[in-house]
Amino acid sequence: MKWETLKEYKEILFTFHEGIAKISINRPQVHNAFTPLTVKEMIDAMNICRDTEEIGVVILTGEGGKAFCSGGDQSVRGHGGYVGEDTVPRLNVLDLQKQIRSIPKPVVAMVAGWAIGGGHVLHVVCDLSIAAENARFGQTGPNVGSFDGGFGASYLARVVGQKKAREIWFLCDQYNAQEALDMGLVNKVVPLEQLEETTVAWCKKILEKSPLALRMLKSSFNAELDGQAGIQELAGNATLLYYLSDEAKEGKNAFLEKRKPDFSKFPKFP
Ligand code: 1HA
Repeated sequence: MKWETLKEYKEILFTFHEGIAKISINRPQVHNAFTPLTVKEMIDAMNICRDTEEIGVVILTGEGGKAFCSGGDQSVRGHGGYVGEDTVPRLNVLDLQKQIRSIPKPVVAMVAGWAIGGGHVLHVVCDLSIAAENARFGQTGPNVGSFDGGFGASYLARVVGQKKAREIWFLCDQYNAQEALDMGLVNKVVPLEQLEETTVAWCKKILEKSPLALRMLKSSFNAELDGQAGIQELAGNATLLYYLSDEAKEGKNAFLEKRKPDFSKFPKFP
């Protein structure tokens, strides 16, 4: 597969192939643990994915075949967060999680090797997860002095159920790909050498579908769980659709033409 570089970064790779963008953490020496800079770069790439019309689906992954992501880089964990060059302690992965959920395009986690800690939460918040047979999943927070009580707990519980989610966090065990499939944590398991071609095949299938229908569905799934923020997303899409209508355009045109709007010609559906 030929991936074309979209933008150069220090800690991630950002590439494109036939409607699919791939954001890949490029720190295999630490199992793709993230620093504030890694996350900042992922947020920037994700913004580009949102704004670029040619991109219909986003793949999130890690380089090297041994890890998707091992969570926050513990060597830069400081007093109150993870510390980058600007010396400010940050938990900016929480912003990235929200962005993965709110980008109006499907995001697919392509997981080889470790998806652990904050790295596990990243795959959990993706719309779909495809795992290689060597994938290993788990949370480590209570072992290393951390926890993610946001999507990492509540959304995980929606995905695998309350009992299983509590087991995952309270015991900090690691689960293989088949166990993850059995508990509904991933959508499919394939041999490592077929991981990318399978993920791309799923993405291509998605790309054949109506982008507006996918957008509405994603925000509908979110709305049920995300409270007012979820309703805002779904309602924003309703506004987008309304703006496309002649009825809404009549309101804007009347204002600009300094006349009374005439909405009488528009149907009042039962
Ligand atoms: O919980 C949060 C947050 C919650 C709320 C808000 C924001 C949050 C942000 C982040 C997080 C977290 O991510 S907390 C959880 C952090 N991650 C972990 O606790 C996982 C740490 N890693 C491991 O447990 C293991 O490395 C492993 C089970 C994934 C793999 O074990 P393995 O195969 O034995 O490899 P290992 O030798 O441990 O790792 C290879 C190299 O990668 C080691 O470096 P080396 O000795 O070769 O110099 C290892 O230190 C490094 N490494 C792995 N994971 C991390 C790491 N270095 C820094 N940070 C890591 N997370």
